[in-house]
Amino acid sequence: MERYYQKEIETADYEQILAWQNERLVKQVRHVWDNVPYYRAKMEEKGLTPEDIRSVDDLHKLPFLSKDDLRDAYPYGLLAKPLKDCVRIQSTSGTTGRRVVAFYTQHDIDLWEDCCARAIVAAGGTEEDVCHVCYGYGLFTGGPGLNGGSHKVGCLTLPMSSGNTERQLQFMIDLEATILCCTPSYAAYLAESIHERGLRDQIKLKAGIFGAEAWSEEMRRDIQDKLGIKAYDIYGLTETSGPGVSFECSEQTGMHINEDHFIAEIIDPDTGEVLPEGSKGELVFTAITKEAFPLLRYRTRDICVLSRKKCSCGRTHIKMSKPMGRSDDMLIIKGVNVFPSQIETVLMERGYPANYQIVVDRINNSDTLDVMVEMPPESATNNAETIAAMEKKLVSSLKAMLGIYAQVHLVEPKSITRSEGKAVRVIDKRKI
Ligand code: DLL
Repeated sequence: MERYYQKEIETADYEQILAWQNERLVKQVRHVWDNVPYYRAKMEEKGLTPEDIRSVDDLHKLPFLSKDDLRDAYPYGLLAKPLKDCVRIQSTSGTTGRRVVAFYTQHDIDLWEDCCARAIVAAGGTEEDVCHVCYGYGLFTGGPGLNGGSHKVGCLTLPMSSGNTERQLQFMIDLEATILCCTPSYAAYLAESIHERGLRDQIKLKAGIFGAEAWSEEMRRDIQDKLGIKAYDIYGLTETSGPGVSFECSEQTGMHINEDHFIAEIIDPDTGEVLPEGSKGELVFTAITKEAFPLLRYRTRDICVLSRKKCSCGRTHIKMSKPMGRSDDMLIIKGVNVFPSQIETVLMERGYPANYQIVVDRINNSDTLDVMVEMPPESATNNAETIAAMEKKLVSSLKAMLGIYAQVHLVEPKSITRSEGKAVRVIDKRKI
């Protein structure tokens, strides 16, 4: 029998969902107008006052908010509560300007953890379970979000964070973990390590909750087969609290968006026009219950499709497909958000020319990042040892900037093909 964390909410009929959304949207617009001068100015620019927004039908009138707004308003410009009422920040990796810093009141954290708890229960979690969380803890939202959700469900929570595979496997076996939460690539890596060490019989996992990056149905099958589990997708972004904006149920055909907290729209990324249900376009969220950082019509840049088709799990909230790509140039490598401009900044700062190429691949279910960069002409005659030392320096600068390892290849001057049009800076070979 299907179990829910908050049954009445998760299975509410559409009229009820709409009633919540209408009421909360009106309240949220008023809250933002009263407390966020930045947003008020944006509304005024469009000739809007809170009275113009009476229901979800009026949502389209509101201006969009984008990552650029977050940059302009960094760090406190979008804050809607006094700092004394905020208890936490979470953040993405990245340089200033690209980095997102989100604020939470205790109430925000509570609702966020409810969303994650819904995802855990949808994956079969109960208080009998041992939930092994190896998303990163710290500024990244993955660890704290699933950790909080796991507490709410009453699971025994293993706050493992990422890395140290031997220790992960030891705890997984000794404490008989039943639910695994991590990025799909790390799940695939753990599955492979378990397979190689012949530990499959000692693993008690039954479910996995994997997200933060794109993963294919093939990858799902592979992880499910290797670990003998059911693998569930989970989606979210730092701007909207973190994981748990949407999550998969037993049907595994898309993720239910927690519509009592988020209103979802699909827009044409070029024109901003709102598209009808079933169209492919950019996902836009309005957070209607967040107090400290309540973004209205936030452009996620994720491309997907929404569907309100009846779901066999009994949940009524609208479903989104797996994200099919992005409408900007952000790459997600090993779950970390990477902008090509960050790599370019490092190269320029270190005196390299702007002739480089970034190659991303997925080998044995793990993302790889290679950066080919032309040597400055004066270095072309350097011996192999000096070149290796130069590469090593670049690797550590890139690691400091991106937070992940990039293999650097210094190549001969003028050896990277010049383009006649736009330079092809990024080659993404992953088939997702
Ligand atoms: O990745 C939050 C998260 C943590 C989600 C743990 C799920 C699990 P950010 O680092 O801000 O937040 O990255 C957000 O990651 O706009 C998507 O492009 C991508 N993304 C997140 N979940 C999925 C997913 C976290 N299930 C960005 N499938 C988003 C594909 C995903 N892409």
